[in-house]
Amino acid sequence: MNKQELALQLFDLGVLQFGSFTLKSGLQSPFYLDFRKIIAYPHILKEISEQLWELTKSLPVDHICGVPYAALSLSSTMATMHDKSMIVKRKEVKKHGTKKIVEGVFEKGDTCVVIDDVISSGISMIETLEILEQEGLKIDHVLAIVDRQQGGKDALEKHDYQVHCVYTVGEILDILLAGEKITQQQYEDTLDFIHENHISFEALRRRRLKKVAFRYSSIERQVEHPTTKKLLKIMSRKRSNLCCSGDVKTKAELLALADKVGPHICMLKTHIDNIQDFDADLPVQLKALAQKHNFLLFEDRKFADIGHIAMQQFTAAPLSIADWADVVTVHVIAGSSSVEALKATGKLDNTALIVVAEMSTKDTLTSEDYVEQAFDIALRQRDVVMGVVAQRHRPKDAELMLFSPGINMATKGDAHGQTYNHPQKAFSDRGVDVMIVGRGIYLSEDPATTAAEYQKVGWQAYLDSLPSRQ
Ligand code: S5P
Repeated sequence: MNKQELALQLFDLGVLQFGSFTLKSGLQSPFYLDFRKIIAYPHILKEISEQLWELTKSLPVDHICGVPYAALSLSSTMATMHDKSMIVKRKEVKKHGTKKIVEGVFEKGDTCVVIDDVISSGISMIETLEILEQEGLKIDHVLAIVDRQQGGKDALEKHDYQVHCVYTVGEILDILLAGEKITQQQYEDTLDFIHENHISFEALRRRRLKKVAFRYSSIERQVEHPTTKKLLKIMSRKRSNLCCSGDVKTKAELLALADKVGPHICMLKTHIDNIQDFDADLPVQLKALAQKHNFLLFEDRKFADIGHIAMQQFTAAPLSIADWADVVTVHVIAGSSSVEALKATGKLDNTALIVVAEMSTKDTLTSEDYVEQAFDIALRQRDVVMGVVAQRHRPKDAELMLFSPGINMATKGDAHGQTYNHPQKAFSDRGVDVMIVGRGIYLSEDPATTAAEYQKVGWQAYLDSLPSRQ
């Protein structure tokens, strides 16, 4: 079957449709391409896969990857017919088992060609490519059945990908007109639509960022503590959901780390009682760095004693946490009186609390019931509580911020019970607002670059998680 015959058959099967359709971008289109249908027609699936293979076969690639769902059948047909390795980028991250984002067998540095059915704005393709590249795959070529000629190809080429398509919409229209499948009017209307509706990739990204702002402002309307508002502003301005946990041992190490990761984080978390050479100058210097790079100081003291003692621990010298920390954690194992006691110090005007509702360790004792009650205390004390630390989804309707430690892109746990998730999973499955990363950053060879990577992956995962969260 040649390209012309194939296009005519695609029309007859309703894969190419004319009418009025709303696209993912919100645009009203006079035509729609529904390639998900082709799985019902094996001979057509084979024909299209062969056309795509013709574009692929001379490319030096190790793997074929189809973008779910429409292109999965195409990539598997091509891989099977031509004995090629296939990989899949998951649409949703698995909740159990391997928790992988990309399935298949590959090495870092392997080359891959990525296939989608249609290229419109290019945004979903570029986001897929970014994720595959973060997994170590090298991608130079991108394939699609149809280029809608609405800007996606240009956007991809600007990002240095070579784009190969079986058809442009213009070519399809020519074939359908010659085959008397569409009228001259439909032909012209569709061409006009294409020319008038270039989808700007940048504009689409801007629109999605506005959604982020909306999400934050919906929390913001309900928050009472000024530090929460400050954090939300920092996050959207810096496009960072990253809190770096600076669990190092000395003052010099902590200050050096803060200066390196500062541009990429919204919060620096400390365990200040672990700093061997702590002196009163450390908070002063940390504050200066927080101002320089615009992040909050988050002291993870995890008060857990009776209120009377927690009050002393919060205010007592030499650490004087209440005088410099923007945020401090508290367990509610002793009940809501812990929060009330901290409030009674009169020091929570500028310092907000985060309730540790659930721990990330594999044998944590924070049971279902405990977590629920801790969420409840946090909610009731919203005037001073910014949010909760937990490993599960935010409580329904509770506009508390959700902080999640136990995040690492390179490993699944440590030798002492810590368990890790990938940022993508935390954001997409649980609606996390801020991810807390310690060793994943400060033990890396280049903490600044690693923090930048976590920032990028985390923010993208957050953007991706938006539709299901609004
Ligand atoms: O459940 C928890 C709560 C917290 S605050 N699990 C945690 O790991 N944390 C903190 O997050 C912990 O105290 C440490 O400072 C950080 C995780 O560090 P990492 O090196 O394992 O990323």
